[in-house]
Amino acid sequence: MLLPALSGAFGDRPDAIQIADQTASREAVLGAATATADRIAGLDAVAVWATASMETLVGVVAGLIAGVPVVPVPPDAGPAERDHVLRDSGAALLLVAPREAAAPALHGLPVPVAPINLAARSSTSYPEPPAEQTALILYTSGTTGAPKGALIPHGAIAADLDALADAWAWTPDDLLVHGLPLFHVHGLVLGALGPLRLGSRLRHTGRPTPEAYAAAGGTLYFGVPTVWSRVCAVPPAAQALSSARLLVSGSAPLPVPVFELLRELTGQRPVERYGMTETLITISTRADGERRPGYVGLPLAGVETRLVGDDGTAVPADGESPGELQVRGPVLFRGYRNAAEANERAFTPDGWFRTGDIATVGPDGWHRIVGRASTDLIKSGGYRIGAGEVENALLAHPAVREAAVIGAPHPDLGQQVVAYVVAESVTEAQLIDFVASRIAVHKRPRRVHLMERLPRNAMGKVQKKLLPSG
Ligand code: MLC
Ligand code: AMP
Repeated sequence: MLLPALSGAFGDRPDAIQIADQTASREAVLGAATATADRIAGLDAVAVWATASMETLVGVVAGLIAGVPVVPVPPDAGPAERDHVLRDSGAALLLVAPREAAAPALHGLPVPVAPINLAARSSTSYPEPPAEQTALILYTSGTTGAPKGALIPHGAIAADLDALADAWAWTPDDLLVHGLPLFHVHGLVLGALGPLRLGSRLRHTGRPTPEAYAAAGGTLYFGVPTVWSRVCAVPPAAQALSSARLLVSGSAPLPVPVFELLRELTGQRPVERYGMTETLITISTRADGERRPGYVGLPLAGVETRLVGDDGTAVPADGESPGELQVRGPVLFRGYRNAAEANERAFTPDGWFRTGDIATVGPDGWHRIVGRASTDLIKSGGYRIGAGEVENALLAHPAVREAAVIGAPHPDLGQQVVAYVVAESVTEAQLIDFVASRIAVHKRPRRVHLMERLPRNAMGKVQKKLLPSG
């Protein structure tokens, strides 16, 4: 069973699940989700408008119960990205919270909208979907083109959460606190399905603010590095986390100074873990082990890793030689939807997934992520953003003739999206708003430089290294 906590395996309480200002028992979540499952059973896929709400959790669980693949749609996605996700996924219906149903963002959709009723109850009994069946279709950016739908099977979610329970000693006694978006692996798979599999309570803070984290009184906290950096900027909030059992960082590299500040302010060395949409979490430091700043630790139980050089040969585990990190194990996705070529490239002939991340591994097996093979995948605030996707959004503006996008180092976001544009009669602010209104708001450039021309090589390809920094 994927979510045994919902069936009472770890007891229940009226406030077992809190999301923003909504509270529910596990039994209530199960009853409402089963009633929703009754409405969607048999569909090819169901989309969920993934706001930080109890309805999102109920919609996702409904799909898992009914064996219908769930497509979380980022609620800040503009029409271009939203329509792509809805069409490409084959979703037959979009589930939304009733208070969202009339929102302008939901007008003119390619699929019908259905409100989720939290008060509905059903006790229909559904067979457990097979482990290899797709549970989630998570849309994620590549270096070029529109986001691709990663097919995440039921079995991968179960295997990953169990391995994390082992690594982090995550038990029903925990109160998990975070405020991460419910449409990516971090906030959704770990942060929402985790408590329903492992039996801990959940307090989702709506937004991941330092003050909300401090007030929540949790034992286990999740955050992306930007969140931890912001927590450290409010020392009383950080100090309030001293009594927590475990602070976990992931989705982007945790800067060593933030690790050190967290340690000073909370007395805790954070656990850092590494993962991807396509692989879920694969490497982590442990609750019962050492935690070294700058290192993501050891492969989780059941996960194998290897480093491969540019020439395809094995890179030695000497702690210094960098190679592409490849992973294998029961936590992997089944491929991208509608993307035969991308699937071909994603896996080696012997079945290892190419992460595109560059790592070193020490003789002690400790992994360190040192960079990415492609500079066209940007991580900003923990969000993965493809440079090509933002360039295409800019090029859709009638005034834009050429566009190049990079991720520039940024103290708060890790990287920030910066665009270089050749355009007439348009301002920086107009272009930022244009991108924010087409694709997800969090993918908008934070800065746009208007240029007379872009630096290109003899082949006409933009030389991103020659763009002025910042
Ligand atoms: C700003 N806003 C605009 C706008 N500019 N809206 C329209 N047009 C514009 N031009 C609005 C936004 O909609 C938002 O509104 C508000 O301003 C602030 O937005 P922001 O500036 O983008 O927020 P920011 O402070 O940068 O957010 C930081 C953050 C966020 C850390 C909270 O980046 C975040 O939640 N990151 C988590 C990403 C994550 O979970 N990644 C996991 C991927 S899985 P409003 O209404 O929203 O306030 C993965 C695998 C693994 O990586 O290993 O885990
Ligand atoms: P996403 O598809 O949003 O799941 O992003 C996955 C990417 O996030 C990985 O390929 C890494 O580049 C990055 N990432 C996740 N966790 C870490 C970490 N702890 N350290 C460095 N990079 C990370």
